[in-house]
Amino acid sequence: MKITDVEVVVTCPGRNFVTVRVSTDEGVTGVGDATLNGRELAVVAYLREHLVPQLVGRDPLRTEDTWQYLYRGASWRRGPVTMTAIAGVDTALWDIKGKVAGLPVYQLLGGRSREAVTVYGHASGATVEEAVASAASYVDRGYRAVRVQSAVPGLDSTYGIGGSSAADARSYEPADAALPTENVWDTEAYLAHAPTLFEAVRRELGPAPRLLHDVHHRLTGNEAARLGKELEPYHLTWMEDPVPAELQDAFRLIRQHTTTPVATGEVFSSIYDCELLIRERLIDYIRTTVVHAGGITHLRRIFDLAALYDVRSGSHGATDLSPVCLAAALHVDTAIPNFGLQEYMPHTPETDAVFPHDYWFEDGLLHVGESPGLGVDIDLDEAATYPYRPASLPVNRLRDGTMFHW
Ligand code: CS2
Ligand code: MG
Repeated sequence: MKITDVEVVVTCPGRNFVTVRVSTDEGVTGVGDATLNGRELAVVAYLREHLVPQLVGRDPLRTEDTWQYLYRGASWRRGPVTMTAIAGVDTALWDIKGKVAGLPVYQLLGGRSREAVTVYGHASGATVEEAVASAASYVDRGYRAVRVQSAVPGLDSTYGIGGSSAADARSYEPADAALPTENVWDTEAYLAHAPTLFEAVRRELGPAPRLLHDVHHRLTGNEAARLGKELEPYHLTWMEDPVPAELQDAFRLIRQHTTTPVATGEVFSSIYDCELLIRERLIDYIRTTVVHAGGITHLRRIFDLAALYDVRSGSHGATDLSPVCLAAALHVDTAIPNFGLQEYMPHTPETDAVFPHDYWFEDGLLHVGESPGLGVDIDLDEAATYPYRPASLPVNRLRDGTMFHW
């Protein structure tokens, strides 16, 4: 069996997505997500200029050798662009492998370890009251876990704050502007506010729902230790990205001061980014993904390492990861022994029309389909109706204008 063509498809049904589509001489095709939010065209160039020429003619079933060839064959390794490009190819090859075997990919990863995948939804509000009502609406819809974010009094904009309706909830998604919009951040205002949010949510929802919060890389180790301690009475499932992920020693400081569980890793692109955090049990959940951590081949290595240290998966799943990534994630989530949670932000109907799939959501759970391969595809005609649109993630400045983490 040979690879005959590798297409890199860019489409923008409300937001940009990059999809790798591999064709073979036996008529079997496979797809992989290669979307890197705000840096999509960098991945497209890496694929089209550097990887595609190396793929045509290769055996698509040689997923391991192809992964090693694309990784070890590059002197300049790792990083989000490289590993997202490799991920798109790897995922497409796993799709082909499943189709050739006549099996859903989870069967090739060890079979079912669970009947369905527990997800968490995104509750948010411009006020604490709105955020509480939003969280309650997710619980009413059957979600067992809810991430809760609210605006910070005195700040015009804060990460993760959408409207109160499900449709609006995506409105906090990166502004669709070629140049970044500028937000203002105030750490002290945030630290004073966050505990009041969870005091109100717990008072309303009681002890049962699993609550999560995304700090979004904005604190120092000491500030994160303080926040973790102040959130302990509310028993969060996780405090996410408490510090910028590159400050790995800060996780030791957090661990010394608080039992609030920690999750990180959505920006990690390889096992080397998280090996220390896992080995020293500095985190409770690792959030690496199929699309940004080198595909299924590499992600399963990360989760296997994590399993040795009782660290569970908690893969990122915002709407800037396409349905192709989500479908692949569900196959991995269904099979691994140390699954924790899967982030789930429903895509828009326009996006779902571009990426038909067989997974489905019901009662707080996502169910992987039984189709051979990944159970997802790209409708090329539909995709062609949505041309690329330049878009950037926002940037953050402190009140005095100092550039800060977004
Ligand atoms: C966030 C993401 O969902 C999350 O946990 O951190 O929305 C993140 O901001 C975007 O995916 C960045 O592209
Ligand atoms: Mg996050």
